[in-house]
Amino acid sequence: MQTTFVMVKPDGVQRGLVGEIIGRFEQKGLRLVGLRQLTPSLELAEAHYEVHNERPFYPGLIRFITSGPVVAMAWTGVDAISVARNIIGPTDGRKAALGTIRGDYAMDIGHNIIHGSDAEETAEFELGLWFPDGVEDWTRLDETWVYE
Ligand code: D4T
Repeated sequence: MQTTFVMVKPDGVQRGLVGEIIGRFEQKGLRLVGLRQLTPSLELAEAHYEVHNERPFYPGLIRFITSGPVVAMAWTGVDAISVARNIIGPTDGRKAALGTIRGDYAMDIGHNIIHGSDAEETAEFELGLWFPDGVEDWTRLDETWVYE
């Protein structure tokens, strides 16, 4: 089992996509173990996107992510990191396949609705950053039917 960090960005919240997005992860069989809405502080946004701090799009990215509420989530499942990335689709919404969240709802690279951790180390780092008190430990009753 892995746990991954997923965040509905300010554009996804403003466009009323939170319920739809949670539904997609839930229906796939992932288990919701963390959920909070907040407007990220500058410190939090800078820590989250530290890896990009030399990139030309970084200042705009920080402005965007601190511009309003986001919905931070933690999802658990077998290979949850890659499963979540597949549900989300590639960065550029115009190139993302229909059926993925970005493919269905995004037209841009910056305003691309949602974030998902890209590796085990980043998931661990991001979960610690956004859920400093840890996540919920529980078992979904239907997991005996989701997995063989
Ligand atoms: P995130 O991290 O938001 O899930 O996106 P990706 O993992 O798909 O993409 P990324 O790390 O390459 O980019 C992080 C974040 O920066 C925005 N961005 C990216 C941007 O505004 N302009 C750009 O040219 C790129 C490459 C979008 C996502």
